[in-house]
Amino acid sequence: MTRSEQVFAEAQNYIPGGVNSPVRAFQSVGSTPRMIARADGARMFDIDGREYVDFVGSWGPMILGHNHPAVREAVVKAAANGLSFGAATEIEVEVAKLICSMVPNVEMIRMVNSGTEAVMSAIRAARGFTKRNRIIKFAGCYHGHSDAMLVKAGSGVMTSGIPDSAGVPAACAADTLTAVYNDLASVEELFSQNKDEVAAVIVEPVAANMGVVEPAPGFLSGLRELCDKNGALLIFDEVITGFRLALGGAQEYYGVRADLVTFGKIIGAGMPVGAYAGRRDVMSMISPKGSVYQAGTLSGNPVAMAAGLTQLTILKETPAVYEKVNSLGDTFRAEMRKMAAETGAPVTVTGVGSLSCVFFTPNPVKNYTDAKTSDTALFAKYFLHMLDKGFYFAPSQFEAIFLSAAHTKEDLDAAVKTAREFFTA
Ligand code: KE4
Repeated sequence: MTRSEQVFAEAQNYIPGGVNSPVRAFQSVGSTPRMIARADGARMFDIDGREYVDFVGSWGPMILGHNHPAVREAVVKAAANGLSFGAATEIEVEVAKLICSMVPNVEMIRMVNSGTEAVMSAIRAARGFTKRNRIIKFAGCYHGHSDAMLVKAGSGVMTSGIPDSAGVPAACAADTLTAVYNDLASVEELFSQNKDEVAAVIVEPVAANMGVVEPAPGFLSGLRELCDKNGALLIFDEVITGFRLALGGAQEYYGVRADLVTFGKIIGAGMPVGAYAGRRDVMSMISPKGSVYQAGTLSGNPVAMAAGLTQLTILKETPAVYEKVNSLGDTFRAEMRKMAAETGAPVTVTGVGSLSCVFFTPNPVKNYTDAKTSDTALFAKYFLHMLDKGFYFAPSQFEAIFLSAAHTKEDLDAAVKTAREFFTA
């Protein structure tokens, strides 16, 4: 037994499923997690001394690579002043000003501690501002684990959502409606069935939780038009795309304005940080200024703010990071598509910028129904082959491949070569 296996076996006694977040358990790939000891640049090292090229990057925060020296030094320096005060600090204002200067249409921002909290709060703000209750989301998009987001589409005629998790009351799900990603007609239908009741549409501008599915041309701008026509707010959930697709995230990359934007991951550089942000008139609804309550003991934590401020400042001052990570993404997708064409591998490679996905289906993937045609058993075999050869991808077909400024062309070539070995074995 490896040490990872021993520790994971013990973990089962104390932590549900042995992990503090389900995807880490490696259940969908039929294996057990490698316990990670440390990470540096594009590399992670497990407690058995195994080295991996990391293509997860903690699910998005590590756009500069793990353990960036400037980020680490900022955290150590801030920690020396104390870990948390529960009081207003100057650095929170610096981070807020910086993000408002970097992201289009963001006039005000509130820090929270996770992407889930950011989305939950943005939805409450949208409901408070519009005085409407219903929310439209998309099948296959993930927005954290708040009750209103753990919802799936009701049966055909029913438009109300039904719980997608035990413990979510039907009443909490009823106001969440589910549309089809890249299908504006499905959104239009929900708006017409719920006239003047929809507070907001929430969307991952690039879907990255069903694998990676790009918005079809006109999809995001179509959502903007439908929201304007129906008096609803448009919420871009940029927990993954924010500060990754471009400095200004998907709003900049696609040129579509959102009313509210949620952030996580990159803005904390790996520390627990989330945020929701957007129009001043909407954000002014938030307590203590307005009537929408939202709070958090560790929101704007000074050590986490030091990490985020450092990483975001580096990104703002070195736009070459985006040229690098987006070009690495283009190269990875081109090389994997070439390998698939030459080997007949039954895969479809998708992605945009530094986000990619290898779907184990030969068919195009435009939405969640398409994504679910993937052969997850074959994916699991591929995943374990890559892992055993030292390449750490997300342990699920329905996740993303995250590249960073620390990855090299040689890393990508080695990964594609190893993938080729799998498909020609
Ligand atoms: P957190 O609460 O996990 O910080 O963020 C929730 C969230 C919200 N919105 C989007 C678009 C997200 O991708 C996420 C979280 N992403 C997953 C990765 N697919 C986090 C990994 C995990 O659950 O352990």
